[in-house]
Amino acid sequence: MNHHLISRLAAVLAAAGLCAAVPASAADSGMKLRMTASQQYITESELKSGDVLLDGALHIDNYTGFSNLRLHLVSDPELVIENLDFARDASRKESDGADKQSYFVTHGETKVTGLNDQGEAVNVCLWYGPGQVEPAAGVVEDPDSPFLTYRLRVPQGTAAGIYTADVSKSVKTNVVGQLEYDFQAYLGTERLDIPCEGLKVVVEPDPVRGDVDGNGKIEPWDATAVLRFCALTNAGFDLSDPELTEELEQVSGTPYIHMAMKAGDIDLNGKIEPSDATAILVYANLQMIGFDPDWDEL
Ligand SMILES: [Ca+2]
Ligand SMILES: [Ca+2]
Repeated sequence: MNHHLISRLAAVLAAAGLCAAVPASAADSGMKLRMTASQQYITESELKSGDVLLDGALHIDNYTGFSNLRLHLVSDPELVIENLDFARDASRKESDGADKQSYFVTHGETKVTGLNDQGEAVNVCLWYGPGQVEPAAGVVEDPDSPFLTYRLRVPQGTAAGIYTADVSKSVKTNVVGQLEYDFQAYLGTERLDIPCEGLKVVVEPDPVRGDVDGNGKIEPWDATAVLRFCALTNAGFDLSDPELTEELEQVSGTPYIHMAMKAGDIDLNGKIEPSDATAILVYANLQMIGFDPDWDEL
């Protein structure tokens, strides 16, 4: 997030009475691996009729060189990683006729293993740079291409929740007492510790009108959350901007930010406005004094 956006955001949140610190953007200049999915939020109701399939990719940011890499993708059991492969360019061919790997100009031995001999998902990638005797560092052909691609399957019926996938950094001791690293990267003989950013897929519950934070109760706090959304909108922020995710989680009091915004739109006009907050306050107050209010009659 850029600094201008951060300072504007800090001012708006402070004015809205939300004094949580806005994190400064980390000035990451080093090489990093980053997993992405074509969508981060899906709804529980989308999963009622079938599995949801997302396109995934592993990117290398700020590549500074490695000559070999071994990695292992892992996920919570609710997410299934399938079809692991190198990102490929169908317009160019390897010497064996396969579509060419698109990130590096060339390479030595490479292999991806999606399933093991028993048909279990392992999702391991081995990559060696070019060279006859010692692998040399890979040279980038297409910096905009991911390094690996995969598909993420979210099975039908998966409950609301936050599910993660990541590059494993596990270390195990094998039967002869040696350490085995899930992640290994080298530049020549130098061992590299490359940071890896996993991904999260959020399965959101269906919204309940007026219950913005999804705690099962309609309370004045839910109206406050609506007013905070309004403050951001009035200041010119686009609530669908993924850069605002953390702030929207704080504003709404839930990681299910799209559910929160739908629950806060009381008159169902597609907008979150102060009148929606007023309706929630009236509803909460009527409930408090023993009435059973009806949203459509407020
Ligand atoms: Ca609530
Ligand atoms: Ca509305």
